[in-house]
Amino acid sequence: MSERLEDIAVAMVADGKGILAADESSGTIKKRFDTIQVESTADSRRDYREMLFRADEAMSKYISGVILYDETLRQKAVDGTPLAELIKASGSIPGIKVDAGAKDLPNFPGESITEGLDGLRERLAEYYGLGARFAKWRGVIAIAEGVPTWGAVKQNAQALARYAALCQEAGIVPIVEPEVLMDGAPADHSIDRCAEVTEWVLKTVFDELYDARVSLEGMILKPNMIIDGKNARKASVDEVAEKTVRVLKATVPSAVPGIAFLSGGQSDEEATAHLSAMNANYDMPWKLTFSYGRALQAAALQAWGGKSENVAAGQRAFTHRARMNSLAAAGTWKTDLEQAA
Ligand code: 5MM
Repeated sequence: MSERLEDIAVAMVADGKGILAADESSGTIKKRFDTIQVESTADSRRDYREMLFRADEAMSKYISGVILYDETLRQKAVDGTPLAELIKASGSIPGIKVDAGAKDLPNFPGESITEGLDGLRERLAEYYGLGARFAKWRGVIAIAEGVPTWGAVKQNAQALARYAALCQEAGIVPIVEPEVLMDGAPADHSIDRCAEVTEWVLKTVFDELYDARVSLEGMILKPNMIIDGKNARKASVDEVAEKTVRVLKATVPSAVPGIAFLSGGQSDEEATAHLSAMNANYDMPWKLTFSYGRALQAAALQAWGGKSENVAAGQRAFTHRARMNSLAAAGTWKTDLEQAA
């Protein structure tokens, strides 16, 4: 495969394909495993992820790249094959989460800053050697009364821009993920407040990317959709699609090859329906696809339940969601396909 940033970015949003976010940090994967009463150990995490990466149909037809956590990039499958090699063998690209998580931002109560810039140049060089060709950094923006503030938005955008510049220097495509939360506290904000905040955040992020001389052709944006807070009324699929496309058109330059959404706590089917409605009804200058964590994995995790005899069932559940989202990336998903399955 070509090693040019632009070519990697285009491959990450190839027709009918999207990204599997499997980069849960140790704390997050423990929470997920708690829901199926499975102890989170290096081996159980390896078994779970090996199950996903060996789901041949999903990986070869619907998944362009997989975001890994540091531990996973270094892990080997039971037969000794590095997990990153399994991903490559399926025709998909290994990627790596390089941020060190969101921490409290001093002087800004209720807001966070994502850490991990120190030593990033050296870590990126190592990750490149381990096979990663793209990376991910997530800035987290909450909505509450008086929040977000300009100070927090600006500092998170600056960190995303410096991360992106360092990635490109290392030959790695940055996924730039500024997530405006739908499920922070109190999560009762309206869809229009989400639109207003997301527009502000994305505009600030692209200003900072420009100032940091980041090549827009060699990056992927991973935003939230424009959606009501988790505890507010639920807008229709068409309204989410219309408002999301409007905000993206107002803020994302057409030089960016692709936008791959996070699911952010939407149900599996909501995340699929929203993506499909956008692709079915709007002309856009960039590819629009998925980079889902929970919305691709939740059903597979339940079907697996930590038992080796359930690996095939887990893979079927994952393949089904990957196929539904592949159809959504083409704008051809229909709700009756879910029922048929
Ligand atoms: C897989 O979850 C990632 C976050 O992990 P940590 O919180 O443990 O660092 C997350 O960044 C994810 O990649 C995106 O938010 C998309 O995941 P969802 O579940 O929102 O689609």
